Amino acid sequence: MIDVYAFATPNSLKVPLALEELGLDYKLHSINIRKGDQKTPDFIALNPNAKVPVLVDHGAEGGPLTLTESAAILVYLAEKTGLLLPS
Ligand SMILES: N[C@@H](CCC(=O)N[C@@H](CS)C(=O)NCC(=O)O)C(=O)O
Repeated sequence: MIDVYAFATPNSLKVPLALEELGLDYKLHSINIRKGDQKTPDFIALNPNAKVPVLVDHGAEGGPLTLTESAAILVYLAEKTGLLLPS
């Protein structure tokens, strides 16, 4: 299972858009950055940089993997599936 922590921002939306395009199951968690959800201890434990998006892949090789930075997440998903990027 993949968890995505995001808000209605362009950087956030890239991640569920890619997941939909790739046909991967995921659970979306709303982090309301206007209300400061990104500064809660639970979220800081996921991303000390206090920014969305964050992706946690519980089925990654070697155990759960937490990723931040939308571009890094997109490359990870492309490499995981072998889709969207040339080999
Ligand atoms: N380079 C990062 C930028 C992440 C970023 O700036 N996220 C913003 C929303 S688009 C955020 O979480 N802002 C909350 C804050 O700075 O407190 C990426 O592409 O993921």
